[in-house]
Amino acid sequence: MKLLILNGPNLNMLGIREPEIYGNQTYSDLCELIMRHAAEIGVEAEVRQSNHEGLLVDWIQEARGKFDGIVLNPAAYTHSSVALLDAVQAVGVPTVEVHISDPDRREPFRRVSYVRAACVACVKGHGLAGYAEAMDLLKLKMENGK
Ligand code: CA2
Repeated sequence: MKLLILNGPNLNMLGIREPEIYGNQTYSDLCELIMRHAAEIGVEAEVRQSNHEGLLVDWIQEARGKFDGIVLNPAAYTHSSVALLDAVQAVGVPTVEVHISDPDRREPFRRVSYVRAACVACVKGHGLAGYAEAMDLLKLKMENGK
């Protein structure tokens, strides 16, 4: 069972700025948390981050036939990208949308998520722990064969 964890623009800045919104932990802490959780639940995981929309599209396409699930934090592209929505829809790999903060409780422009329509679930506002929750959801889904 192999999960692809994708992070969008500026998430590599975690822990450097805006700790009141995103906490004090760094992107490297996030990668460690994900890899540790993967080992705990017995799945393989690969974590990637890009500031470029097209590269995220390429990585989503790459998941087809290679990964069993995607955990996707599209960051700002959540609120703008039809390309990411189309990619998730096209590959048909179960995808969980994750947000560290709860975008629905922030500025109005963050209340729209384009990718959500193609995702099997959304975990938001649970900090970095939300990534582990998303991984659990995908594992459960795969075990139940749904
Ligand atoms: O809460 C989330 O995970 C978001 O996806 C984060 C995005 C934001 O645009 C979404 O509305 C919600 C922003 C990621 C930028 O992360 C930073 C972290 C530290 C310092 C600056 C930016």
